[in-house]
Amino acid sequence: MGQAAEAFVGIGRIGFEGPATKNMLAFRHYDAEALVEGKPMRDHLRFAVSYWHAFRGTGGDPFGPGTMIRPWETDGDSLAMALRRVDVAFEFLEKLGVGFYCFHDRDVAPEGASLAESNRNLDAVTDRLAEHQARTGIKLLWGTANLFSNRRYVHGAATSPNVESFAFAAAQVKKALEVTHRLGGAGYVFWGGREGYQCLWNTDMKRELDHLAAFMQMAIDHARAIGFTGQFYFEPKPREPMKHQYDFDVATCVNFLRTYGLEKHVKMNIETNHATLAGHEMQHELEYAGLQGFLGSIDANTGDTLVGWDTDQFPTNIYLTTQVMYTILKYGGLAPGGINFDAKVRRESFEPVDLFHAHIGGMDAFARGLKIAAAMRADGAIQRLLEERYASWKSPLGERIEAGQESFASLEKAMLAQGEAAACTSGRQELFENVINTYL
Ligand code: XUL
Ligand code: CO
Repeated sequence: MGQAAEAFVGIGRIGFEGPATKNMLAFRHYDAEALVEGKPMRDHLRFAVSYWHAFRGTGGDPFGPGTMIRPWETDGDSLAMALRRVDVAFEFLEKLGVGFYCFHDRDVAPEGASLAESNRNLDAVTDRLAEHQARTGIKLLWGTANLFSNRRYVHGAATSPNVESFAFAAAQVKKALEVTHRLGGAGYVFWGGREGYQCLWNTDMKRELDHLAAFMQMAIDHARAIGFTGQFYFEPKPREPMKHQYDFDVATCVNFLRTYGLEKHVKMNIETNHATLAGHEMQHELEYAGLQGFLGSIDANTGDTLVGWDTDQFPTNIYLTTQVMYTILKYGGLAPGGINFDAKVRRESFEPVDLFHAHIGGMDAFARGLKIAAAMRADGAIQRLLEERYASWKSPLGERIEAGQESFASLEKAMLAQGEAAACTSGRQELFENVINTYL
């Protein structure tokens, strides 16, 4: 691994300078070593950069081609370029000071003319990734396979009506798992890609769901066979590219996993913009996964309230990051998961330095959300208000119901004797919201 030419010229290691700094290439809130609830910020947040957006994103959209200026991109989709790109990626990761990255197999290495050639390309790039990981200590948060771009996956991969699409996808995931394992990846993600449908008339849904479960079981079996003990994740998304995706939201995914007996092996990787597309707030999805024991990892981004698709914008809203970090702290943290910026700079933000502004902003927004959430927890005002709201359940009647000691008959008897239920108290939503604003 020779000394590569610097790609991000004039940009050094991004440091913590505190809220008062005027330097926009510095952190105001993310201080990796600073302790929050007794743990360094770096270990709470476990930030990762998405290889696909940061290093393969072109800025292309349905109305025009890519706009990104990336001076190092001189060699298209060649293997030589893929290898040099790894050097650029690690320069970026090191300068930014993140501990992790995530990739799809086809982000890092070009697809060849045959599966064998694709695997050889991936092996060559994996060697380079491993060298840089060893040199820098930067780790792979999770790996995954791109089972949606190639034409063979036009009808889906694990849920394709074409059995050989399924078989090819299996071979691809086998290899992606082996590469993830080789790189010491902490996890492996299944995102549905084209696993869903456009038209129910031409779709055998039961069969497709059975196939998806069988596919995941084969992945789990192969992981065991090669000694990969990382966490598997299922990433919910309701639509796009398909009209209806089988991994619609957390509740749908949990039900799928339990139906097929996969729940011991797979947790959720929850993405903000996917939650909002499903008609949920991110906090709802996190809460539901947390209470079910499925909170795994998050894909940090945001949508746009005025745009109804997956815009994958960088998160900058402190209210959102506070909600996210409050719920994550409540459920004991994310590790071995982390916060992966599945986010892309806007088509109009085409200079390399914009990659830094985007990630710095996202990291600072999450660091600030973490500090605010920890302050809320230390103070306990929200928790006290919540307990007050449910105080009636601390009565002998409430305790007996929660202990399973009452029945419809016994409750009818009590209410007949009383004639009417005690009056409800105010929900105080505005008070709760005002209290939260006192921390922001
Ligand atoms: C697509 C998406 C994917 C997954 C990984 O919307 O979020 O990038 O995170 O395949
Ligand atoms: Co994602």
